[in-house]
Amino acid sequence: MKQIHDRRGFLKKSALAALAGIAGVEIVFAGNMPRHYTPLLLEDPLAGKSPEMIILSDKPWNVETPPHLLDDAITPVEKMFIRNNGLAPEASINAATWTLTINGESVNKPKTYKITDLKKRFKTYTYQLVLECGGNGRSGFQPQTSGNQWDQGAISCAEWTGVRLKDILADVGLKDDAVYIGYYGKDSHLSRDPSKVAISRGVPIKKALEDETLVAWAVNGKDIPLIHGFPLRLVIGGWPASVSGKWLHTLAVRNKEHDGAKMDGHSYRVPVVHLEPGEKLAETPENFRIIESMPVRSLITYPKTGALLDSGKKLILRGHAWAGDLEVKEMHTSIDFGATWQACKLEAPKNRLAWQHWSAEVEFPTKGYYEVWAKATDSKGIMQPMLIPSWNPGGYLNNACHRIAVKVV
Ligand SMILES: Nc1nc2c(c(=O)[nH]1)N[C@H]1C(S)=C(S)[C@@H](COP(=O)(O)O)O[C@H]1N2
Ligand SMILES: [Mo]
Repeated sequence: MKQIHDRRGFLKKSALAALAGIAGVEIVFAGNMPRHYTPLLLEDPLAGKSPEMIILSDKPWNVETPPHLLDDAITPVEKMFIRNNGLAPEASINAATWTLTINGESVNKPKTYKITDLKKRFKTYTYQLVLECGGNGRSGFQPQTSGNQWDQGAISCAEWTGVRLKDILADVGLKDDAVYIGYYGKDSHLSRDPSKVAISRGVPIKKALEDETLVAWAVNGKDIPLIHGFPLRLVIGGWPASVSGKWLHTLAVRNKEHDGAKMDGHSYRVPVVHLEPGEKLAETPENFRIIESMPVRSLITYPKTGALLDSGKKLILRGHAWAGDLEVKEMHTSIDFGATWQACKLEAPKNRLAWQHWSAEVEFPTKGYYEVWAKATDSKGIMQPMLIPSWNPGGYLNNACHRIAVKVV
């Protein structure tokens, strides 16, 4: 909030107007508010979250989930990571008057729907979908890149309910030249400058028209919590979660690659050539490609790293694995630093683009310190790397094997 206060800590006039918008009405004595004071009305985004969540930053809110908290088959809301690029719309949102407008060069005529219209006019679907931040695992890269230093927990797989985007787009009517979609959400830029957009991303029309691409109003059977996009969000599984726009009010159907905020530079892009760690590359569209399907990855969600095991007992291991648009074909664990690998039991996903549960029982030869490494293989035979993959300036796509420490005593 620093930039909206003057040197004595009082709110600047321009910021006052923005804050008034947030509360829905004018904050009468806003000028008296102490520096960094947050009005009570502004909802606490951590309310209802597990106390074990790890806060990376609070302006904007970026909160990750430690792997052992992700043990549930379906991620409960209190264990869903939070990734905001700007400031959530903190005002009391009225879902009854919320609208979604579909516009852009490639619609025949823009059309606006209320949430009740969406519910009435289109069939409702529920899918369990992996939302993983493109920067999940970023803290593993050396040299450190800019961006949130996520460990392994910028991932969730909850059940989302809404209507298929393809049904809405069919109702609107698209022109033949439609190639991309771009979302717009009601959050504000960190500067609170209303002319700036925090993030506005999208996907090629082919991904937008998949059955599992939802415009959702519920998660795990309840309203979406404010911090996760209430009352309406786009949910697109398997791709960087940055394409799943929260607080969705407008969706543009574009006749070119969407050019919204964070579609350019190295945002959610990786270099097309190999870079040495720390090496610079001009941020031109030719040098960087947009991240699409996320790479294969897995987590050990039970036990927690540091587990103690009585000698002679078998260790039960559990976790999940996922592979972007693909399925996970095999899952293996190793207790000898990758020298040998044992196959795990691997379940089918609940639906396309959901994660898959795996489990294993392992025996340890003697007392002592061990590490359990877990490695998933996708349906094309591509495995997770054991070491950190190619360094890139945005610190994206580190899908190196998850490992936990176990002491047999
Ligand atoms: N409007 C809007 N949508 C957004 C974002 C945002 O900042 N604003 N962050 C994106 C990013 S980068 C991620 S990883 C996911 C995080 O979703 P979650 O906070 O519900 O876990 O939301 C995406 N959708
Ligand atoms: Mo993200």
